[in-house]
Amino acid sequence: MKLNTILTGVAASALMSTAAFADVTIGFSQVGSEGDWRPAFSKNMQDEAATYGVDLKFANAQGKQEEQLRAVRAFVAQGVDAIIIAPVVVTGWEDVLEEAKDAEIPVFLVDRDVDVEDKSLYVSRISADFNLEGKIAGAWLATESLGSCKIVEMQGTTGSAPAIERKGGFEAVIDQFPAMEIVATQSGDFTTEGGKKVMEAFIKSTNNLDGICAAFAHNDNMQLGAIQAMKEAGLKPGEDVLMVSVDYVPAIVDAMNAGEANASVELRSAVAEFIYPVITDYLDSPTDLPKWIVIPSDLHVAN
Ligand code: GZL
Repeated sequence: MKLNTILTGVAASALMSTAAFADVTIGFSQVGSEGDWRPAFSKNMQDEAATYGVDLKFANAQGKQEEQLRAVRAFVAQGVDAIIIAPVVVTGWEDVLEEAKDAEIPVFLVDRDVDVEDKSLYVSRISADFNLEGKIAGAWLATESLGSCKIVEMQGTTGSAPAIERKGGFEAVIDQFPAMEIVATQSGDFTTEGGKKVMEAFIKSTNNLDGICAAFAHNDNMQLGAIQAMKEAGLKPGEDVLMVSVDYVPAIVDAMNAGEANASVELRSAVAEFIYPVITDYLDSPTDLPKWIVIPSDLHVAN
């Protein structure tokens, strides 16, 4: 089943243009290199930059916000033409965004989000709809479990937009079913090791997942770690417990084909084709853009 999403913002594809070939320098402050999805996203952005005439200055923060703030300040000092930020968490961005604005350097958010009062601090956010991803995962599970399911949840990085929004969307759906309940939830920080540790704890606290119908992981890497932990405990992920997560990275496809995972909501990693045209067109002739340009997500389920 391929469930195309109902976009809550302006669909990125609607804004894709035959981008003006630019000759610009853009600073990109990336979260880090956790998991499988993030490196694929980074590679796509780096590989595609020249196609759009972009000289990309790439800074990997290794998951540390202070490194992101340092990188953005360095981009401002260099006088780049634009700055891209994938913000690791939603808080703590006002000051550095003000500094970029004072330097008249436009900032674009990609992937994640910031929680700022003054939305003029950035031009636009180009990303998937994480809340919808959570809703899609919840709707799939409600259907599969006939509305009755005790769930363990592996959350993403605490304070990050995908963790906040995926949880919110998932709960918005399962809360409509009295017999669906998250009975244990903990952050695995979007890593395979983190997911494995959290699932080991759940296995201990629920007497080997006794009565647990499903595991919802905010990303595939944590789900892959959970699969490892469940198999080591003699459990059968994908059979004894329904396994639903987000990203749809190649390794989860392998797990789905092996019958160890059941569903994953795709988060596109090849998104340079959405991001660069928006920025180069804006630099070519600044216009008011929607504050959020949404990249669609699709549900994929194991056959
Ligand atoms: C969501 C992105 C998340 C991915 C994880 O857009 O920020 O971060 O779902 C990654 O795989 O760690």
